Amino acid sequence: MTKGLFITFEGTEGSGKTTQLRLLAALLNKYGIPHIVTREPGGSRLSTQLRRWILNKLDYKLMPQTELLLFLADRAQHVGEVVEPALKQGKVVVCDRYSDSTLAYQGGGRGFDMKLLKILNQAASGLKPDLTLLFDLPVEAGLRRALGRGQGKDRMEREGLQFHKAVRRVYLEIARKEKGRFIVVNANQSREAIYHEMIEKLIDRLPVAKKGKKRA
Ligand code: T5A
Repeated sequence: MTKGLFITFEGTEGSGKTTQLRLLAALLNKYGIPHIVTREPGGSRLSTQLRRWILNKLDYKLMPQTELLLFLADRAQHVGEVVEPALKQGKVVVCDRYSDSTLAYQGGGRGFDMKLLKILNQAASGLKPDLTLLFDLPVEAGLRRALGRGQGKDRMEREGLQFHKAVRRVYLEIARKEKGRFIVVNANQSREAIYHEMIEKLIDRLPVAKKGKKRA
């Protein structure tokens, strides 16, 4: 069976990962690499509804357990409906947030036990990313960027600084433990500088590199 490449983008609020994800997708397009771009929450048909309840329905108090289980339900559906079929077709799947978001936000931010979260992540989907790009920057800088969009705050963005610092700490811990999977990119710089750092660290792991060599 042909297997694609599963790349996830992670980071705290306003890290600029979505901006970089779009740039990477443009590069894949340029080289004619078959790929899909997707996100969590939000990648499956069910997600549109779930996303509204998890992030945007702010007049409704969600229990932390409910929030956690909704993210996991979203993942189970998203992986089965979108991610796995694309990987089976040999595509590159570029996904904005995945299971490390659950560890960082529900573990670091909400304080759920890490062992429990790992078991639940596994139950929702045993699929591990091949590569994870972590866009790292001080949380204050990221929150300023996120607010600068002028779209108002979602459920997570309403949390205090301590919450977001704990999220960042967990991300960095996971990245330290899983050096083979993680690429940490300094997100506290211009869009162009982030892009160059990302491509420099990523290029040898992409099918683009093989295509480029063939052409050369
Ligand atoms: N979540 C998710 C959990 O708690 N558990 C889970 O299991 C999962 C899957 C998702 C939320 O759900 C939580 C985490 C999140 O809080 P979302 O609405 O999907 O929320 O949004 P985010 O994933 O947070 O991502 P965004 O697309 O909103 O923001 P990004 O990716 O951080 O950043 P981006 O690229 O949109 O940029 C933000 C702003 O900064 C500017 C951009 O133009 C934009 O205005 N910008 C820069 N400004 C200055 N310098 C740069 N280098 C810049 N790069 C971008």
